[in-house]
Amino acid sequence: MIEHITVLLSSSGLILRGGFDFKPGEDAPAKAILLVGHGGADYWPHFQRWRKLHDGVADPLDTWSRIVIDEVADAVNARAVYPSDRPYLPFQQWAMRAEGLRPSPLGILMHPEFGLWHAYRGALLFDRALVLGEAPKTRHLCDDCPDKPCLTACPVGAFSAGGYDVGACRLHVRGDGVACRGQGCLARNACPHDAYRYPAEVQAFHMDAFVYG
Ligand code: B12
Ligand code: SF4
Ligand code: SF4
Repeated sequence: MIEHITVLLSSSGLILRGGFDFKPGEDAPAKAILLVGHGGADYWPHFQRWRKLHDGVADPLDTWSRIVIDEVADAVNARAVYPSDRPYLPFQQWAMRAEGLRPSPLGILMHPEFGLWHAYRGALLFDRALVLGEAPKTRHLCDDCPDKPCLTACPVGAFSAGGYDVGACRLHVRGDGVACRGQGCLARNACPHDAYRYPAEVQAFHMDAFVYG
């Protein structure tokens, strides 16, 4: 089944991002879960092709993700849920369990291959166990990064020991923050693990959705 899902997703540039069986007795939405997302921006050309044919659709990336992932869910007798579903589902906690990841100082999970350049577009919930085995043990790259340039790159100091100041960030991006608007978050871009960095156009799209969405 994993190979079948991988093939179904491949025509959209999305990939499986691990999964796990929930523990018996755990307060869980299903018996098992598989996460769907991307490392780097391979989904972008597929999404753009769809978008050109569906001009003016609200929340285009969410809408496209729902179309792609709902179809996969139907094919494998699963139920799809999404990061934007309300109330918010704990996608990052699931991802930590599925892929053995830990958060960077920015709140974004650090991936051993993709760095900060990855995200989740949905999850497939199963009412049967999948027996997937343990999440891989991975090195947390932030542990080997003494200077932590991500924490000093934001022009308005939005990231601090106190957490992420969303208000200060939004104010800057809507106002003087031409670089953040055009090329993406300077703090995220300061991380040296950048082999999968999203192109500026992709970062600008997400930034726009974040500040005006
Ligand atoms: C609300 C939200 C936000 C709010 C955060 C408000 C706040 N301070 O809490 C805002 C709008 C600010 C935000 C911004 C961003 N977000 Co956001 N966000 C979410 C969302 C929809 C819900 C989070 C939540 O409350 N979950 C419910 C709790 C119960 O689940 P949880 O797993 O325990 O949640 C953890 C996170 O909330 C995390 N957290 C807390 N504060 C922050 C702040 C940031 C910046 C991040 C990334 C995480 C984070 O800690 C929680 C405990 O583990 C999630 C999707 C989801 N359903 O989880 C995406 C999500 C966390 N966001 C994500 C991302 C990438 C971003 C951005 C970096 C990029 C973007 N969207 O353009 C921006 C940051 C802006 C920037 N400077 O670039 C990704 C993270 C992926 C990853 N690789 O880890 C997620 C998972 C969405 C996705 N599709 O993959 N986000
Ligand atoms: S700059 Fe260093 S601490 Fe910050 S996210 Fe990248 S590896 Fe982690
Ligand atoms: S988007 Fe710009 S203002 Fe917001 S946290 Fe990143 S660097 Fe700071």
